Amino acid sequence: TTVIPTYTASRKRQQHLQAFYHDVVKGLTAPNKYLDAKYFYDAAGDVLFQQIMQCPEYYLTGCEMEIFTRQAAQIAHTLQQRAGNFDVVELGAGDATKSIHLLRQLLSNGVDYTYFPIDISANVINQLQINLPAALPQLRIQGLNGEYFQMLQQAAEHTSRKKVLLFMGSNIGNFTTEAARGFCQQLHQYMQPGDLLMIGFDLKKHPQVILDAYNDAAGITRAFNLNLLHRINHELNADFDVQQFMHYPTYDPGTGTCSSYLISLTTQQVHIGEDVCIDFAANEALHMEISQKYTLEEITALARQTGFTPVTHFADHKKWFVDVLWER
Ligand code: AVI
Repeated sequence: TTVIPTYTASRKRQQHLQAFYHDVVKGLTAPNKYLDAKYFYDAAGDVLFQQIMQCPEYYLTGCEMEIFTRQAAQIAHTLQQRAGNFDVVELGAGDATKSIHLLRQLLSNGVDYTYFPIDISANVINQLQINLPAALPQLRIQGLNGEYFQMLQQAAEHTSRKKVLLFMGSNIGNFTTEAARGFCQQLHQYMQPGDLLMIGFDLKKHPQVILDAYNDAAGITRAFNLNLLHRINHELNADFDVQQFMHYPTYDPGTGTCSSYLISLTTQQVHIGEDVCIDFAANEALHMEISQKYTLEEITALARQTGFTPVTHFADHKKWFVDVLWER
C-alpha cells in the first residue's frame, strides 16, 4: 500500500513538470513573451504572496477583510433570506481568514450547512481541515483538493442543497475581462437556479494607489515576480540570470488593467534544459500577470452577460473593493 501513493505522487509530479515546461516554452517563444501567473505559487511564492498581503500598499486584503468583519451579519442575513437552506462552497479557499467571519456568523444564526473549501493545494486543504474545526467546533467541513470545476462537480455529488459559492480576493482580476466572462459562464453551467455566487472585485480608483499596490517599497512584489524565474531555473533546469530582469508594473486607468512585466536589462540568452534557448533583446518585456480593476457598472454588465442576476454588493468604507452577490 505504500508503493501506490509514492508512485501516484511521482506520476503527478511528472505530469505537473511536463505541463509547466510546455507552458513556459510556449510563453517564452511567443512573439510577445509571457509567463502564466498561475505558476507564481510554489512554496516560496506562497510565502511571498502572504507577505504581499501584509504590505501597507496592498490594500485589497485589508478592504475585503473589513467587509467580512464589519458586515458579516448583513451578508449572512442576505444569504439566508435569498437561499434558505444552503451549503457554502469556496473556490481557492486559502487559509479562509476572511470567510471564517461569515462561517462563524452563519453558525451563530443557527444555519445548518456544510462548508466545502476547494483549493488546488493539498497542503492548504489539510491545514484548513485541522485549523477551522479548532476555531469553529460546530463547523461541518468537507475539503476538496483539486481543480475548481472538477471539485464543484464533486461538491454537487455530496449534496443536493442550494449552494452559495464564494470566489474572493480579487482572484477574478487575474483573468482578462474576456476570460472572466468565460469563467463566469462556466460557473453558471455548474450552478442550479437559485444558487448564489459572491465574487470579490477590486474597484477602479486613483491610479497611483493601484500602481503602488503592485510596486511596494519593500520590494516583495518584485521578489514575487522574480521568484517565478528562480522556479523555472530549479524545476526546469534553466539558467535565468534573475539580476538581469527588472520588475515593471503598469496601470492603465482607461482600461483598468494593471500589468506586471519583467524587463530584460540586457541582450541575453536563457537556456531551458538542453533543448531550448531563448533570446532576449535589451529592454524586451516579459509579461507576467494582469490584475484587472472594475467599476460597479462593468461588474453589473458582467453579471448580465453571463446569465446572472445581480442581487446586492458589500463595499468597504473607502469603496475600494466590493464583494458582489449574484443569483443564478
Ligand atoms: C491573487 N491575486 C488576486 C493578486 C492580485 O492582486 O492580482 C496577485 C498579486 N500579484 C501581485 N500582487 C498580488
